[in-house]
Amino acid sequence: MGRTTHGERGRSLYRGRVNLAMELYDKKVASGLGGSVKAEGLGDGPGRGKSAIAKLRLTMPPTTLCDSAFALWGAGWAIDGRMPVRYLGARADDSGRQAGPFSSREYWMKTIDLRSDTVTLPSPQMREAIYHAELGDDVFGEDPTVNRLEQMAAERFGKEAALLVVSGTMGNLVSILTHCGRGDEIILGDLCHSFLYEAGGAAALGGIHPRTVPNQPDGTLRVQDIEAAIRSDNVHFPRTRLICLENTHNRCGGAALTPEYMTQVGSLARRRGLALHLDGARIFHAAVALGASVRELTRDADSVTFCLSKSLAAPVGSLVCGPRSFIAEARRTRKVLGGGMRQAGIIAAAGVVALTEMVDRLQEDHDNARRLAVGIVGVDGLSVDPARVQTNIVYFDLLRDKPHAEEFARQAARHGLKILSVGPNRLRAVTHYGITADDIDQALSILADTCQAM
Ligand code: TLP
Repeated sequence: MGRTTHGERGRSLYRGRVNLAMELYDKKVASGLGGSVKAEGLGDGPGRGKSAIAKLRLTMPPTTLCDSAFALWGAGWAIDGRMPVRYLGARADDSGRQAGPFSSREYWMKTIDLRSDTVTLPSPQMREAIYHAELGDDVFGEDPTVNRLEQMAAERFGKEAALLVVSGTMGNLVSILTHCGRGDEIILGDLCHSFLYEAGGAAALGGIHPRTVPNQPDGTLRVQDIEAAIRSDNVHFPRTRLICLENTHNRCGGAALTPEYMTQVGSLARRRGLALHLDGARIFHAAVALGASVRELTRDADSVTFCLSKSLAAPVGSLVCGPRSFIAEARRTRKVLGGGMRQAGIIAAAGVVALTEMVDRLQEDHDNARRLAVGIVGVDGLSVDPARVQTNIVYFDLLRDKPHAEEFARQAARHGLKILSVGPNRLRAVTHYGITADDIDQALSILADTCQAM
């Protein structure tokens, strides 16, 4: 019997009552320990399409649970999420007949991972596409799958050309290094990803000077702030070359910047002879939230990076889109950074599936994020503003005097929910492919229990 990974749920062939005797036995054990057992019926099992499991959940006061941990373990129980769970299973042989129970060690444990939408695993269609990908040497421009993906991306974004890079970080860096020379200055938000989380790459590798202006809570930079930060021609000053925006804005709660705002900043950039780069790691989320096309959202940007590996669920890859001459130069910059890849069609194949099949499902992630935020409002000890949740990112706060977020995240993880601590009392949860409304409900009850326990 093989082990399974998340997202690889097999279809059960065997549908029937499993191990009634064992279930009754477990009920007896539980009541002997002062608790009760609820059977949750059959679910998909870990046996690659040939198995079924019944799930028993045990409810007991936490103290009793702790005292009874050994007894439970001895009786074959495991902890799934926050609940003691015992999976009673049956394997089916090829004819679908029951072939015997699972051993008690073959249980399947699910952790709800909301740390980021980067944790998604590729869809079955992606794995299939990777397997069948036509390949060539992309540094010679001969990988047909990469060429196809780059062409698709350029068309979708209404730009002349596109370039596949390994990550969003590399996409932003390649773009900034291609727009700017040493000693040039870029204007960017003080909460943007390129400034906070890209290891100062533009400064470290390109000698490029960052000039931050305050990000507003809606992810924008005030146009007058940008204008005031543009340098005049003076021998003392660095030369302003580039304005960078981010859509959706990660640290501003996944806020979506509108096409109208993009046009305002684009006009300013053109008027002052500057370029505009957009970090559109989650641009498709913005498009879905606003009911706009990615073309509309990026037409004012000279270059845009977007990621295949966030909620679009591809395992690796981002694209930079822009004018043909810019992308030709960006290709050279990518090579300088060691980012020229050979049979990169392996990556691009999943990217093609991401673009064709994964965009339309993003509304589900937004709905789940909203469900989470609305649920958090009802959790004692937590605070959130659901009105600020426009896409798939939820920031919320612990109502504590002393810093607690790291410990809270640790405790929640022990109960089966992974979230990120991003400040003394601030946490982040991100919804994505593979997370269901039921998972959100389970996450909410783990959050409530963790609050109560701390
Ligand atoms: N963001 C990651 C972490 O680095 C914080 C996350 O979990 O959200 N731009 C934006 C707006 C991003 O959020 C990220 C990733 C990137 C760029 C970088 O993408 P990668 O991780 O592919 O280099």
